[in-house]
Amino acid sequence: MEQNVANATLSVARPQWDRNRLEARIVHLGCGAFHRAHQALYTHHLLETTDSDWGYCEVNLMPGNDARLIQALKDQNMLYTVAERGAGSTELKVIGSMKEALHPEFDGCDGILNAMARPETAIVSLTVTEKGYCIDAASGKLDLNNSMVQHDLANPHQPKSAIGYIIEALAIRREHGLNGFTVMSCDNLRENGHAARAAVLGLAEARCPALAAWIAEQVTFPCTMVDRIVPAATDEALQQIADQLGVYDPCAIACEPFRQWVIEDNFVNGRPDWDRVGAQFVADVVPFEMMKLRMLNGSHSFLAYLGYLAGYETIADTMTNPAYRNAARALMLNEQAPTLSMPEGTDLVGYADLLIDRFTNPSLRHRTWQIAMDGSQKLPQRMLDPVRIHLKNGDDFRHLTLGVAGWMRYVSGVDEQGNAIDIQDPLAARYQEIHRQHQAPEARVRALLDIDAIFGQDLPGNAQFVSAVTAAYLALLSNGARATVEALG
Ligand code: NAI
Ligand code: CS2
Repeated sequence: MEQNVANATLSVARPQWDRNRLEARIVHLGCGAFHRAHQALYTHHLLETTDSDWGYCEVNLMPGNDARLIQALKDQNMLYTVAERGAGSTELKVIGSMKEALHPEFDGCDGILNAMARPETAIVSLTVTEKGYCIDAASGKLDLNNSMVQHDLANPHQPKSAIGYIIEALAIRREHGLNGFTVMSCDNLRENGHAARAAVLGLAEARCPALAAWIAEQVTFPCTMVDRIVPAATDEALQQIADQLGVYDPCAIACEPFRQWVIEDNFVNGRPDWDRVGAQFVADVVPFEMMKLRMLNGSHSFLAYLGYLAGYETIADTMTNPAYRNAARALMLNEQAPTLSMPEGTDLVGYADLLIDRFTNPSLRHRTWQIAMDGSQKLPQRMLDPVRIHLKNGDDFRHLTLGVAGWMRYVSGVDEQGNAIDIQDPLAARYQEIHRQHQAPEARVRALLDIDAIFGQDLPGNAQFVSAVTAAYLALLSNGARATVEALG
């Protein structure tokens, strides 16, 4: 028999509790890097320390590697390894919270819908990336022109999008006289629960208003703030884990030791007591989400675009340059923190210092290129919402301006050495077209600002913003990213 994490001799213990007690009461859509190192790990710790029976049915909807991962989980009895890597040491954990794993390629669309429509399914959670919600990032509304949305409206019983699956599963539950479930987004969207609600109700409304009304009554959409830096697995990272674990685990994932999860306590069908293993249930998550999206993710994107352009491969590499380190901290404290309304006693300086420390962790190797992906989906909540606040208040926001200009320079598709950049973004073709059509830098900036799914209707018409971004873009072209960040002082 082939050796795998389920049957080989390992350097760490497999789960000690009886895994037969697991009930797949949570269907998770998007079994990617993050979910394996975050929600599935919290749930594992709960199983380990209490008599909880909450387990996962994992679902991936995308082809290729995401399908292979589901097959590999099936092959190794749903066990896999998480490597928590600090600056000096690594802790391995074999995670046992998954009960089953499904993919349309192996289980069919119906297999997945059946799992979601089972009476015992109480929660459907999601980490399907920002673009998985098919919403217009600037307005937060469902994008009815999205090709997945159009497919799902034409083929409601054979959906392709995560939102389409949720609606069809809820339609089946309604038909069978069952109740709804909780839809819990764990993606980095502003007010992610409200975004999930807007997407689900938007599509349901377009399909059948009576179903939409039933969903509005039967389903809750708690917001969550989720945090743990989990870079995509590389061959090198998997090999390092194999060397320490004693067997190769294709589903293994490395992450930082830090983790945080703040959840709005709004579940219609019960929930695991994740607060017993470090999560926090609160009445209002939004301030924590905003803090994390602006201070952590905003500075991550800043470092990603300007770091990549300067030739830094990872976030930790950018942090070796004191100018980048200072710029990230100044962005967090001078331009993001003042836009937040936090509960009394929140220590934003301490939070910024912790983030700088986390970004410096040299063993993570989180690629600037990875964070630079999907900028069209990330910029609005990470940088542009705060820009709007500064424009209104008349405050300085030069780091944010440079971050936006850095994104513009990055999506030109050619780096400072003249090499092609592999742009991964749903709007990549549009960027290419803009750069083909417009040679003059000012015209390129203008054309990018005219993408209203990113910048809305207001920002392109704001002369102060347009001239600040144009000046920063020109500085990047003349002096390069490194010198421009160093000149921030
Ligand atoms: P990943 O690339 O490893 O996984 C992405 C998952 O989303 C895969 O399961 C894929 O099948 C699914 N997916 C992608 N596009 C989809 C679509 N259009 N429809 C349905 N499913 C789709 O990425 P990772 O690292 O797991 O991150 C996923 C999301 O989790 C991020 O976009 C972010 O919102 C959130 N997150 C990630 C953190 C990290 O450090 N990796 C930390 C905090 C949140
Ligand atoms: C990153 C995030 O890839 C990105 O865009 O900024 O995934 C970041 O690592 C997490 O949000 C940390 O919790």
